[in-house]
Amino acid sequence: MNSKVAELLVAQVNKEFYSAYLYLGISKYFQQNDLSGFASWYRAQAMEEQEHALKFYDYLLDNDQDVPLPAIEAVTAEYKTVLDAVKTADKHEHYITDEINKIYDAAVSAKDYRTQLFLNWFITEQEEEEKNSKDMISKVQLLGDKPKNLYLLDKELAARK
Ligand code: OFO
Repeated sequence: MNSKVAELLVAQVNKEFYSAYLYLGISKYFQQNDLSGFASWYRAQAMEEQEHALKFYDYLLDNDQDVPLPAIEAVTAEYKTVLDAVKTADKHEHYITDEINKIYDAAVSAKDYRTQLFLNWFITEQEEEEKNSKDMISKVQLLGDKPKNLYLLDKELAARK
């Protein structure tokens, strides 16, 4: 595998675990603010991110690449408002999309067709991730942060498996 492509894929393992950590922090914020539906939604998201990290990890190992496992950066669970927390997630998803695109660019430059094929799943996934986080912002903005409205939205979010 081209060394630049491998380096970016290795870095992405850490970024996806960081995503899981970030979402766990958001989940904790909601849990501590009595919004258990929001908390469970973001906790499910944290679990998904770990799966993403492991997809990169397995792909690297399957292609005879080493995967160093450096520290994962600390996250905060301090948010000023519900909107602040959901916007943080949205901003992060756009960052992750950019990072996936950078790996794809490197794979194209290196004529690494296998990695391009592998990344297709993530390109589709990021479209969904951005849509979900945008929808979440819209819902919170539409309903506002009145306790009754947040309670109703919290009940809706609790339904996510
Ligand atoms: Fe792994 O998709 Fe979100 O960050």
